[in-house]
Amino acid sequence: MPIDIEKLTNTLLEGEEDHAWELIENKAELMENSHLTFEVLTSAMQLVGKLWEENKITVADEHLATTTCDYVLSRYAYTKKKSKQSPNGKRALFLCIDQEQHYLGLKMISLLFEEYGWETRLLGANLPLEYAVHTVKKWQPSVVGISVAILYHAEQLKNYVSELGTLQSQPEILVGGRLASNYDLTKYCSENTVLVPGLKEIKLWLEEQKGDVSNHG
Ligand code: B12
Repeated sequence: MPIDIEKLTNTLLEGEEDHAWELIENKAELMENSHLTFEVLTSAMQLVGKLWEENKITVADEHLATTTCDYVLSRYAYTKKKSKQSPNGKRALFLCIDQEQHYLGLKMISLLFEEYGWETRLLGANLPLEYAVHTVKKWQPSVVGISVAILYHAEQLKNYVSELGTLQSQPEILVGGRLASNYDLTKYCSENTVLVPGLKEIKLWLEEQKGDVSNHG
């Protein structure tokens, strides 16, 4: 039986961490497939957004749902640690652009990369461009994943993509987040940017990288 999204959403809104976790843990299919787990948690958070729009919940409820969801993600990652693929020697850095607070999706993507054997660094919400540049120069990731959810942040995205694109190490830039799922962000990106609408696409991309021997090392 598929998971009841409404029930899951309620546990997040009530801050019932253990109960929310049990709903996931009791579904073998979810414990075996991270992208399915991330999909159901995404749907639950989208429902939180709908309830907020309809004035049925408060901003405090929304914050509690976020911290509870974050807990479930961390516990999921911890539980699945042993089933990670062996290290592939590649690094990926994840960040949200300046003023962007929506980091849950970014965390999911970072965990997915880890599962595929990547070494990751999750810089989370609201990272000013100068620090993004500094960290990329220092840590030399081959991929930088950027998340953007709010429409008025799109102009900022342009600066991140162009500045990171001039770096000598030439990291591949992946752009995702709610905006990338709902709008065509091509005009804010460069030719080399990969726009990723959602989980299915990033899973496909990760699978493709596994087969691409030229990218190893
Ligand atoms: C929780 C939440 C918050 C939390 C954020 C908590 C956090 N730390 O993440 C808080 C309360 C802080 C918040 C604040 C605000 N929010 Co808010 N928020 C939400 C809500 C309910 C859920 C977001 C979420 O976690 N979704 C689940 C995640 C997993 O989905 P996702 O981000 O899309 O990620 C998926 C993919 O996009 C992809 N992905 C994500 N990142 C990346 C990166 C890469 C590299 C790749 C490959 C893929 C990828 O992976 C995920 C897998 O499914 C949404 C509703 C919604 N429909 O999304 C509103 C929503 C996004 N918020 C909105 C708004 C307006 C705001 C505020 C302006 C509200 C305010 N008045 O204060 C502020 C702005 C804060 C800011 N400056 O960023 C609007 C945006 C509308 C718009 N036109 O842009 C929404 C849509 C609500 C609404 N219905 O109006 N919010």
